Amino acid sequence: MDHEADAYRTDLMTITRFVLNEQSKYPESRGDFTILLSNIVLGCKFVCSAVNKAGLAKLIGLAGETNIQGEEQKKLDVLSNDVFVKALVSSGRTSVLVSEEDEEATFVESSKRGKYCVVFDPLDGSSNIDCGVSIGTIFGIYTMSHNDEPTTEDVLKPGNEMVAAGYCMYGSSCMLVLSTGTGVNGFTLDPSLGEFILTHPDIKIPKKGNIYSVNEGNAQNWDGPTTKYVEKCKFPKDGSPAKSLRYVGSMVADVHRTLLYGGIFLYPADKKSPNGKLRVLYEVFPMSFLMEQAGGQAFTGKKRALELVPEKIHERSPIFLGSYEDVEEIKALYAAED
Ligand code: FDP
Repeated sequence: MDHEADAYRTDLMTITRFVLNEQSKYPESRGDFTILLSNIVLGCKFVCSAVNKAGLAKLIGLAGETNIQGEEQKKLDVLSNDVFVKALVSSGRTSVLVSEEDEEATFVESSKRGKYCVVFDPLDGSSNIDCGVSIGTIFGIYTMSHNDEPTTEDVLKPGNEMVAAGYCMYGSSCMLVLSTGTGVNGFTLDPSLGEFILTHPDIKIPKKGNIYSVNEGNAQNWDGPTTKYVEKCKFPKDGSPAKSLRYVGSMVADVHRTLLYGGIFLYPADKKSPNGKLRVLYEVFPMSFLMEQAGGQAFTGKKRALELVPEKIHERSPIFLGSYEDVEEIKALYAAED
């Protein structure tokens, strides 16, 4: 990279300009997606700013606490959810919203309805909030296929029907990674401009990686294929070097590293959680969509993750995602069990 040239770059590809360029390839497009995305971007900027000052503003801690002015404190994830729901409803481009924070789906009132359905986790990795470790927002977007009253059926669709997916990571820098189905692009927030700038065009995950990422504390409850796979990562018998273990415990951070460096992220089923922990609609699907778009794979232990058909909005699924060849190995171990 030419750092000197970079320091003086004047042709800044903002996320809005990027999406408008994409949109211009479809003459029939009326800009609805651009408007929806700019509301998602607004939510991400708000959460980024709230996360950055959480300690100062006393946003950390439990919802329901009262600050010294006697005002009720909102926990960061509750606050983030409020911001996203309001931004998405007011975009006028959504009909159904499913948030990790809300037990029921939100159906947008008819005067504000639009053609998109958004599934999202406003602040994923909540156990990392209070210690300042990277956390993120994850989202997936479907289109409505009819003009009748919206129902949960409009989002209970396989992940390969999503039209876009992405995440925003609130880490050492704030990065938004997006796919609209034609590859994956990463944008970094320039805090002085308040704009996400294209910094990682056309992200491709390495074909094979040397990192595995899993909560090994659950190992005693894993099934045979997962146990064998992790054993193979640590004690390879084919002369290849052992893989390194990295686990932040924030899906966005662990998936982001996997996307850029290669390797595999696993949240398998175990005896205590036969369906794993991660939620299909707003964790498994968006991340699987991004992985496939970057040339990787995502597998549930039974099938391609994006082919799952969820029956409930908060359904969970085991997930193995990452570099193509690493996921092939775990697929082979599950196939050998059958
Ligand atoms: P968290 O519980 O901190 O909100 O589904 C949420 C999630 O974090 C993911 O972000 C993360 O990958 C996973 O759970 C971590 O789970 P474990 O603590 O069981 O490893």
